[in-house]
Amino acid sequence: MPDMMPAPANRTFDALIIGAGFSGLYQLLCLRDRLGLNVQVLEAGDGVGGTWYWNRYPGARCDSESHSYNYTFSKELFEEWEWSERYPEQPEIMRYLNHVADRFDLKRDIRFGTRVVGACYDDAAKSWEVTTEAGETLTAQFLITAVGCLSTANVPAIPGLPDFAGRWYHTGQWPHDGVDFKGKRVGLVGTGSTGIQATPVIAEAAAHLTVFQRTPNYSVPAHNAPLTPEFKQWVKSNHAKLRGIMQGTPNGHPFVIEDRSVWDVTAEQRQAIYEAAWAKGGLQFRAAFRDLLIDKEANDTAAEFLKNKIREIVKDPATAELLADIDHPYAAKRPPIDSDYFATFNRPNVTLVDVRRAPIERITPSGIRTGKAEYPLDIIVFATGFDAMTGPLLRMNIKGRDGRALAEAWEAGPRNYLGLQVAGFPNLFTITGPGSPSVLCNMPVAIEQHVEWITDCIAHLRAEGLARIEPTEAAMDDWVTQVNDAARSTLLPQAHHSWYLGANVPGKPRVFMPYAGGMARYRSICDEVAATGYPGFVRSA
Ligand code: NA7
Repeated sequence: MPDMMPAPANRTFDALIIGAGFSGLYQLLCLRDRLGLNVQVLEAGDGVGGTWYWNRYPGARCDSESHSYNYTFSKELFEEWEWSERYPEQPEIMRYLNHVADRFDLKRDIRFGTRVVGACYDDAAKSWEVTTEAGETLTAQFLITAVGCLSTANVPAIPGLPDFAGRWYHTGQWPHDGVDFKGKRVGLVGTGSTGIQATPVIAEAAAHLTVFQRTPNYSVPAHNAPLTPEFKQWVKSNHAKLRGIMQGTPNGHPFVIEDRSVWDVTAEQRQAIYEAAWAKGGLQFRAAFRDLLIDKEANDTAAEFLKNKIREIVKDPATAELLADIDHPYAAKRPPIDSDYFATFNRPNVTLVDVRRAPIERITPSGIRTGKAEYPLDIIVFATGFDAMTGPLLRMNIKGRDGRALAEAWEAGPRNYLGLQVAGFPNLFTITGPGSPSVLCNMPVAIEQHVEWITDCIAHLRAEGLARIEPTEAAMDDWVTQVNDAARSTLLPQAHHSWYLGANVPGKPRVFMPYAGGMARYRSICDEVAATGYPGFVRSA
């Protein structure tokens, strides 16, 4: 009977957004509430949160300071939310994003549990056809990816993993009900930001923890602590000031990089400056001098200071040397911050294993075998990172005009204009895509800029009666050159094993992916493009 049939679900939208993390939520708000578009968000998880929905590993916490790890577009939202600690822990970030989603009534336009497995541009219809894992097809004029940069887990293809008799987990796909380490022999592979956060927490809970280290890493203490009522009040009273600082600095954080060179001060003064920066803790350490990321010898002074700290903290000299045997400039890889990471190696139940000199050969039913020994384990934790930046986009099987796959267009590495759009893929926008500052910036700052630029662009098209926008090949070529030049003017490409370069994923093209010219400069380039009639883009009716 017709009146008993469910109403047909709407399948045609002005815009589809993929992902309900920081980016997707704000993009939905902008397109729906500011432009009045008919929008739907497709989200694979069963809740909002994006990266933070999946990364529930022990110790998961943001390295950006909490008062900067939020949206700033709404003064009211900014003032009403209170973070509890200097760095927000994963559950608190989830509470924040749920608060935002509820406050702006966003969830009614999000389809949870909906994974996108294909997106194809229909040139005749001038629309995107998006396919979900359940086999549903949805169409929209605009397709916006809000899939994050670190959402495709990289589980290394180590032989024997399927035969492991214990349990194994990747930190980026952590079980929602947690993992019980009590009485277990745990192996942790990976010493990036994640492994460095998880190590002390797992060591507390497990019978024994073996950390398998391939590339030693610097780390600066986070000095996490509860926020005082005075600080919370100061934050609330300084929305405009903080927003101004974050939008004006190269990396989107709420601190300013000191305008002094390492060589402007004496060795004693430098030591005192590094000591003060160490005592303050966090990512601010990088801001002690303006030339740490552009002058290798300047960087060496910070590197030596940090290596000496490791030697001071870690009591066993051989373990200290293994941890301090770092082969890249400080902060050329993403610099971790920690809570007692190095001190954890003084615990009797923690062992460090060097898998650079004696690599992991195989996972056996009972543990991990390296070139030197076998380590019996009950649980293996892979803190082995992500197929970063391009991975989340390429796995969605996006096809542009004439069925050309994004994977083919990016075979030799990502090519786009402003990190936002790709020629041959009209009306596809990639929030914090490769070629934009993204991971080199405090993410909410990068996200707000991208979302607002995309919103203005779509508003402009509609005001002008235009239906389509895509960049020219020439504009992409020029932008790729600018991205490469920006990277080359820093020490960042010198960390040859960094995920910024795609080096952590076998077979991935080695291309420096994020734009290293700084967020403030990037913002002014994007603003200029919009203000001067979108040069480098083709707009059509
Ligand atoms: P990262 O920074 O990519 O770190 C992954 C770690 O895992 C790193 O130490 C890798 O060593 C190690 N790794 C990867 N594969 C292997 C194999 N096969 N064997 C041994 N060790 C391996 O990921 P994170 O999750 O820590 O951090 C990602 C970002 O999240 C972080 O930068 C912040 O922005 C937030 P390698 O260095 O490749 O030798």
